Amino acid sequence: MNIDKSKQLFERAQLSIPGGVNSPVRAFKSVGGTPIFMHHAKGAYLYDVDGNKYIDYIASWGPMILGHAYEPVVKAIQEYAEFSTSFGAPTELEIEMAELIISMVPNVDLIRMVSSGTEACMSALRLARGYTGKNKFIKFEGHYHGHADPFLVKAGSGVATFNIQTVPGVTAGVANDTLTAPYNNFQAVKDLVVQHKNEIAAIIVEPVAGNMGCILPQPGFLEGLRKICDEENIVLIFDEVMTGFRLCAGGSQQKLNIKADLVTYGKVIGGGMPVGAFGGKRKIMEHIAPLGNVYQAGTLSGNPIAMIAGYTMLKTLKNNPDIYKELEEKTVYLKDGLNKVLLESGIPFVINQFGSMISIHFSDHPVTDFTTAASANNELFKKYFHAMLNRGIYLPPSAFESWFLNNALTKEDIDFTIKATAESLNEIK
Ligand code: HOZ
Repeated sequence: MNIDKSKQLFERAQLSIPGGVNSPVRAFKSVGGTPIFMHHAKGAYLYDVDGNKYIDYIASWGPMILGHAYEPVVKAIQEYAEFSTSFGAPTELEIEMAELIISMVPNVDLIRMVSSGTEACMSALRLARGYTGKNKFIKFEGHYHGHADPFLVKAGSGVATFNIQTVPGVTAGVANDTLTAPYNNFQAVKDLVVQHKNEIAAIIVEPVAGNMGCILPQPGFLEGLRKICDEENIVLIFDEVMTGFRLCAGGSQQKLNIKADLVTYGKVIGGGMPVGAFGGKRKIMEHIAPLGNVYQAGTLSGNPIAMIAGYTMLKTLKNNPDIYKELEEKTVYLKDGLNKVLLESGIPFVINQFGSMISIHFSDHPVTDFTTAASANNELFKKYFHAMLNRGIYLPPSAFESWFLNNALTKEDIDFTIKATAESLNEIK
């Protein structure tokens, strides 16, 4: 595969952009090689600057549920761009968007738009602190809630990919208020709550973890969090940046039948545009300015282009619930095919899958938390990644990320992916 133009662009990019990329995982640093520079994408396929075509299993890290350049979304963006790309003043569209989300998601009475998942999570945490009058919070090892200071402790995604133990610039004062527990270990949460009685404002969790590969909640774990939050006046925040509108219209809350107090969203509600949001129970959300004194603001919040793109995609999802069934069927078909060829290869593996999220860890033991994810054979993952890339399959360039399916994928694409895996495993073992 010729990637000469990508190589040239990467050299050039490093002269003006730190590491040549605007988000670290994209640099391919942990898998090695040259990041592929994209030119355009349509449906399930990415096309790079050298003219190579790839089947996409990232979906822009989640939001491209319907595939790239989905025609109604593109048309809506074009139409609204004529009206202005930003007002910094309210629009009717923001109300339509809020009403749409509230109609789709349980337990959201009020919702505030922001511009990214990072903003959504840091605002939700500030709100939980302002609401409870407490400072500390619990997050889980290997979970990633964006790059705001308090979350960069034992974080997943790029922080895990680059094995960054302590992030310079995050002060000890901030880090001391972040308490961490292993995902799926409810006893560890209980212990922290006892040790820090009346100090914990929030527990934030990726209900289905996607930033250390895909890892499912063990039965009873989320239920335990719900119970302890109720008992101890702790705000339970579901980070649905990856799972929201992807697992089903109502996200993890609906799929797993657990109530969160606050939920956060990112790119998934933007149809590919930069958007985020946080919402939840009225009694908590009323503490946000201008109703309350928990300040939070942004000129780009509710940006009209982002709103119409997201609104168009979410409306399509609402009106076509079968999409979720199709997506899950495709993902299970992929899982079964991968399972078969991996078994034949004799290489130890674990496939975790939930809805349209899936990942492979090359491990001989179940992967249920960060420790088990990190002890998988990530050297083999690197080889697998490149063998797949050479065959035109674009996987996340890190074992610490979930794959995301989009509904434009065909059975032929998935068959091709399974065949490419069989060939790749043969090549690398
Ligand atoms: N941290 C993101 C995935 N969990 C990757 C962001 C990007 O490179 O776009």
